[in-house]
Amino acid sequence: RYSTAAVVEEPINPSVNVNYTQLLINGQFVDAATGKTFETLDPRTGNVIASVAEGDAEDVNRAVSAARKAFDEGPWPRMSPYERSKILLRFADLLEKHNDEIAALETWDNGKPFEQAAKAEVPLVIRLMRYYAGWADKIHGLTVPADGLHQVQTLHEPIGVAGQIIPWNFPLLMYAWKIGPALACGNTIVLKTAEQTPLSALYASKLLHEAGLPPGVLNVVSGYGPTAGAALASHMDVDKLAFTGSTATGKIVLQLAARSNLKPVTLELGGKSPFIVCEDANVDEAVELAHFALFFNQGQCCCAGSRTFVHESIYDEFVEKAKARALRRTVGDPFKAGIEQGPQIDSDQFEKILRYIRSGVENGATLETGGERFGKEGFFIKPTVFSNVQDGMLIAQDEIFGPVQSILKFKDLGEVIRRANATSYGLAAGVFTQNLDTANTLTRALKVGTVWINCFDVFDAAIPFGGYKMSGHGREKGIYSLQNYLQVKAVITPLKNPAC
Ligand code: TXE
Repeated sequence: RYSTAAVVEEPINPSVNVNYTQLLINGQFVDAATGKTFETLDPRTGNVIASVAEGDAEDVNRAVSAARKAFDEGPWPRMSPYERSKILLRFADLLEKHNDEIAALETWDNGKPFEQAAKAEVPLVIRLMRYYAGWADKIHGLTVPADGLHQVQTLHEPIGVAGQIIPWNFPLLMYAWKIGPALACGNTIVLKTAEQTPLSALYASKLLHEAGLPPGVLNVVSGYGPTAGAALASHMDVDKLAFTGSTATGKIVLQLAARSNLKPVTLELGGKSPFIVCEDANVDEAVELAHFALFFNQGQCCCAGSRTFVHESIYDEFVEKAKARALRRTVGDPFKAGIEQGPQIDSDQFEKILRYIRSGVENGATLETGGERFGKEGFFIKPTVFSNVQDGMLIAQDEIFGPVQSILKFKDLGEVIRRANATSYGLAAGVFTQNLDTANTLTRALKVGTVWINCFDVFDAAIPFGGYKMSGHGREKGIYSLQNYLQVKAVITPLKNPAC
C-alpha cells in the first residue's frame, strides 16, 4: 500500500561533497574560538554527515565586529546600489549553475525530497535573490509637503548590523528570505543557522563571496540556540534581529532584544492554519489540495493546513478519500525519484510527533491510517490521518509539525469562522470554494497573514508573508520586507525664499 521504494536500507549516496563546515567570519572560513564542533546528521539513517564548527558567544562577538566594521567603514553601504544589485544577480547566476549540488546538500542535511529541493526550493531562492537585486536601486525616500517654510525630505538608510536566526525546515529558503532584503538595503549581517541544518547556507555564502560580496558583509555562525543564538539576540552592537522558529523561542529572543539594546525584532513563528472545505467544493480536488497543504515538506511547515475543516454534507466522502490519498503517498529515500515524503528532521521531532499521535488516539479521535514509524531506521513516519477531531483535542490545538492530518466537521460559515479563529496563532488559512461571496466572507473574517483561496503554499518572492497574533511580528518577502531593514531619517531645511 505504501511505496515499494526500499526505505533507507541502502541509502543513496548523494553526489556532493561537504566542503564548507567552518564558521564564515569576515570572508574567511575559520574554526570556532573554542575549537569545538558538533555533528550534523543524515535524517534517513541518523548517521553523521559531517562535523561542523560550533560557534558560541565569542564567535558571535567576532562576527558582529566584522559586520560592524564592514558597515561603518566598508564599501557595501556606500557602494552604488546598482553595483550591489549586480553582485546579487551574479550570486543568483552561481546558484543556478550549482542548483543540483546545493539541492543535494539540502536533501542530505534535511531529508526533504531531492526533486522538491532541486525543482522548487533552490529555484525559489534564485528568484528571490533576483527580486531583491531589482529592489537595490529602487529604494528612496520622499519629498514631504510639510506646513511652514521648510524643505522636507526623508532618507531611507540601512539600519546597520542585522542578526538573523533561522530554522531547519527550509534551511536555504529561510536564509534567502533573511539575507535578500537585508543586503539589497545595504546592511551587513550575522546569520545563525539551525543546528540540524548548517550545510547549505555555508555553501551558498561561499558562492556569494565568489560573486563579489566584500568581506564582513555576511557572516555565518553555525551553532546552538541557547549559546550562539542567544548571544546574537542579546548583542549590544546588533541593530536589528530577524527570527524564524517556534513561538516559545520567539518570546525568548524578543526578551533578549528588549533587555539588551532594544533592537527591533521581526518574528515569523508557529501556526495552526485552518484549511476550510466548503459544501460546494469538488471533493476530489479539495482532498488533493488539503493533502498537499498538510503533508508538504513532511508536514514541517509553519503554515501547514493542520486543521482541515470539512462541511458536514461532504465529510464522510472527504475522510474516505483523504485516507486513500495518504495511503498512496510515497514515503522513502528522498533521493529517489517519485518520493513524496522523506524523514522528519531529527529524533526530537520524530518523538514529538509520535507523542501527538498517541494523544490523538487517547483523546478519542479516529485514527484512519498511519500513526507509527515507517521503516526501521531514520526518522520516517507514516502519513497519518485522524477524523472526528474535536477543537479541544491537543492535535487540534498544538503545532504538530509532522505528517498528521486532523479532519474536523462544521455546519455553517459563522461557526467555522469562529472555530478557525479560536487559536493563539494567525499565520495562514486555506479556503476551498467556488462561491465568490463565501471566499470574500472568509477572507475578511479570518485573522491570518495569508489566505490561499483554491490554492496553497504559493510563495512568490513578491508576496508578503507573516502572522497575526502569536504567529509573529512583521512581514517577510515582497516590498514589506524592505521596511524591516531601513531607518527613515527626516531632513528639514528652512526655505529662505519660499517664492522659488
Ligand atoms: O525550534 P526553535 P525547534 C516549531 C515546530 C517545532 C518546534 C521546535 O513546532 O516542532 O518549533 O523546533 C534557535 N536564543 N518550529 O526546537 O527552538 C535555534 O538554534 C536564540 C516552527 O527547532 O525555535 C534555531 O536556529 N536562538 C518554525 C531557531 O532558533 C535560539 C520552524 C529555531 O529553533 C534559542 C522551526 C535561544 N534561546 C520550528 N533557542 C517555523 N516558524 O517555521 C533556539 N534558537
